Parts: sequence; C-alpha cells; structure tokens
Amino acid sequence: MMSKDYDSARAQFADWGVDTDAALATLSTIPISVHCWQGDDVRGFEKRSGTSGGGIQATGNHPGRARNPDELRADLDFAFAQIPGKHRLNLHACYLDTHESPDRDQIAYHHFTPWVDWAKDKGLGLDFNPTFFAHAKADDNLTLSHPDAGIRDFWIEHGKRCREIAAQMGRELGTAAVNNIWVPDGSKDTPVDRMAARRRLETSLDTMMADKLPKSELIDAVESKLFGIGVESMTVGSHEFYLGYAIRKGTALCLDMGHFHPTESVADKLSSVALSVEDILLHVSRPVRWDSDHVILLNDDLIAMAQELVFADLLPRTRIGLDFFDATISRTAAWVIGVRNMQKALLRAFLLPQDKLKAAENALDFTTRLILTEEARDLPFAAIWAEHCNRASVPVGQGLLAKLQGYQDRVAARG
Ligand code: RNT
Ligand code: ZN
Repeated sequence: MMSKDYDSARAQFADWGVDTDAALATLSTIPISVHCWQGDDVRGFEKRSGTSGGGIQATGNHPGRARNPDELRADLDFAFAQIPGKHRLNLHACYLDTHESPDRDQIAYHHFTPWVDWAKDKGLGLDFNPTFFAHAKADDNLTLSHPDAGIRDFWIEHGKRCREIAAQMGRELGTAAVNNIWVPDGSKDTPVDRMAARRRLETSLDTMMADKLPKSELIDAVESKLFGIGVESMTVGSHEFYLGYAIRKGTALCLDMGHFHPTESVADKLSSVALSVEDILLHVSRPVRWDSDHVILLNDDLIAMAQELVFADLLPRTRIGLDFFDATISRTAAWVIGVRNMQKALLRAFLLPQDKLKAAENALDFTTRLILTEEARDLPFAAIWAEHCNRASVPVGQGLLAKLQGYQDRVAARG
C-alpha cells in the first residue's frame, strides 16, 4: 500500500513533469559495489603483515572490527539488509578465506571460493582488487615501477593471478568483475627520473594484462592518485599517466574522488573522460583536506557526481564503487550510511526535471535554469526515498537508528 506522503509527493513531482515510479524503478537497477575494507580498517586476513603504504590510513579504534571472513560476511549481511536493492561486494586480494598462507604471488581462485559461494547465495556480484600494499615487498612504496626487476616480477605475478581470480568470479556469478589496479608507487622527495619510473610502470602493466580475457567476465581498471603520505613529491600512476593508459589500452579508468586537488570537481571530469574512455569506475569517497576517505555524505560533491552520471547518460558504462574507511564509528553503520547516500544522490538526480533544465540551458535562458534548480531543492525527495525503503522493507529514520545501534551493540564485544 502506498503511503499518503508518497501519494502527495508523487503528485508534486508529476507537476514538474517527473515520474517518481519510473525514478524508483531505475534506481532499483543500479548496483553499488560495496568495499569490503570498511569492515576491518583495511587489514585483510593474511597471516603476514606490513604497513599499508601510499597514504592509506584508517584512523580510530571503535569496537567491533571484523576479525575474520565469517565476521566480515555477517557484518555485510546485516549492512545489505538495511540497503534497498541488490548490490556487489568489492574484495581486495588480501581478504582471502583459506587456511593456507599463500604469498601474494601464489594466490589462486580456491582461496576465495567461500566468498563466491556466499555471493551466489545472496545474489551479489563480486569485484576484485590486487593488493599492492601492506607487504614487505611494497615497503619502499614501489611495486610495479620498482627499479629491481625481481620485485616488479613478484607484483606482476600477483596482478596476473588477480585478473584470473576476478575473471573466474565473473564467470561463476554471470556478471563481469572489475579488477581495479591501484599501486602506491611514488616518491617522498623530488625524483630525478620520473620518466624511467613511468616507463617501468607501463611495461609492468602491459605484461600483467597481456592475456586477453573476455569482457563478459573481467573489466580491467586503473586508478590514479595525486599524492599520498610518504609519496608527496610524485605519484608514478598520476591522472595523466592512467588517463593516457586507459585510452591507449582500452581499460576502464577509475576516478577516486579523493585523488585530485581539493578544489577540482571530479563530477566535471566524467563527461570529458567519457569521450575517450569507454568504461568508467568510480571510487566514491570524501576527502577532508586530503585523501582522508571519510564516509560519503549527501553533500554537494555527491549530488553533483550523481547528476552528471544521470544527465550525461553515463550509468550504463560506469561502475559505482565506494572507497572510504572510518574506524571511529560503527563500521556497519558507515557502510549503510554511505551506500544509502549514494542511492539518495542518484534518486535526486532521477527526480530532477532534466528536460526542462537542459532546454533552458540550450536556449541560454540561465534565469529559468537557476529558478528551476533552486525551486527543485524544495521538492519532497524524502517521501520518495522513504517509499523506496518501504517497498524494499528496509528501515528509515528512527527505525534505521535503532537497527544500526542494535547491531553495533552486538558486535562491540569482539576483542
Ligand atoms: C588508495 C586507493 C585505493 C584504496 C583501496 C583500498 O588511495 O584509493 O583504491 O583505497 O584499494
Ligand atoms: Zn580508491
């Protein structure tokens, strides 16, 4: 049964020429790739350890961190149950689930089968990432661009295996897995041979991705970065490096919202990139002063990003992944809030009078465009979102608060 609030909101949007039922139907078709690493502060489940590198840092020590794959899956089950729709899980290679202790250059599909079985059971897709950090061979913040060929080969082997694992996941689940490559490689102080480092990275990537695997199973993606803590002066895989690489080699390009200068708009980049690159991967994140990976808010940056995806018709060739990790709050709440905010931002974009706005802009009628954008802010988006949650039997408002707090109370005793 439809609520009175929804009925009245639907009529208000209809007045603007917007079909709210169509918006909700479209929203239901968009999977968000939920990053496993928010659940345990990017630690992973390897027996070995190392420093994260490249400026990846989860701060905080809130009780309840998932300590093993079973706990992480339980947390994800809870989180997904508070989120409307069917989604994906984005796994990092260091989240293997096995009693064996393979090094990174020894991992294989069978180390991840519990994840695939779980994903099948829950109707989720999987995405994947080689882990080029938190390992003794990455302690110099150099991996695929390391001057030592032996170290490069180690990481190339890791990357190859990850592509094969991801492709097999894609095959098993009937939905292509994105395998996203991010390396921490860079230099703390001013380098004198940037060219050599970039040539090495390029050659390593080429070797790693030499085997052609079907796009129905695997989408290769490459992720750039501006800088990280410890690599302040140069990142080998800069935006220009990977933009060029993706265009020339036909890979997807990953844009992480924390990987640009703080005054740059990542939303603005989408349409430019999309003219030259077929597939786009987003790492939706919230940088505060630096690439701090705060939980995403329903703020202007997120709203602008969603609006670009919708208005530029980029959803069919964009994979939306999240990338944030906050260890000062309930980790499950962080997931739920972040994914729901992404969905709310998309919903807002679907509910805007796109045709009217574009017509005004096309006619250079910027007054009408401004009136429309500003008056549209007062439309009852909340009632449409609440209807979406009701239809999916997931809580909103106070109900959500109680659920999130209840779960956090249950996991808080974990050591
Ligand atoms: C690091 C990149 C990268 C990682 C994950 C864990 O700055 O954003 O995407 O956050 O691979
Ligand atoms: Zn990222």
